[in-house]
Amino acid sequence: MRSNLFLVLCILSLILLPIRIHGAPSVDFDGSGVVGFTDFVLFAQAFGSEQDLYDLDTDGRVGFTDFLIFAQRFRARKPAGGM
Ligand SMILES: [Ca+2]
Repeated sequence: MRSNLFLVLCILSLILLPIRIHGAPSVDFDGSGVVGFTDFVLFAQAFGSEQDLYDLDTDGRVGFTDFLIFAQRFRARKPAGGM
């Protein structure tokens, strides 16, 4: 049940949140140059863990705030100087 709610929130956020790119940690986890579905799968697998790579707000845990940061960068391409 909880995972279904997470999945629904993920999909809604990906649809509704505008794409904004700021100088922040990279969310191109697979290094493809585009933040896409594979990056989302990698992030989803790390959700609830303490893996530093996916802890985008650096609070020590991969949580919903990290997902919101990820969602803001979803489908973004890596600019020349990094993302
Ligand atoms: Ca976090």
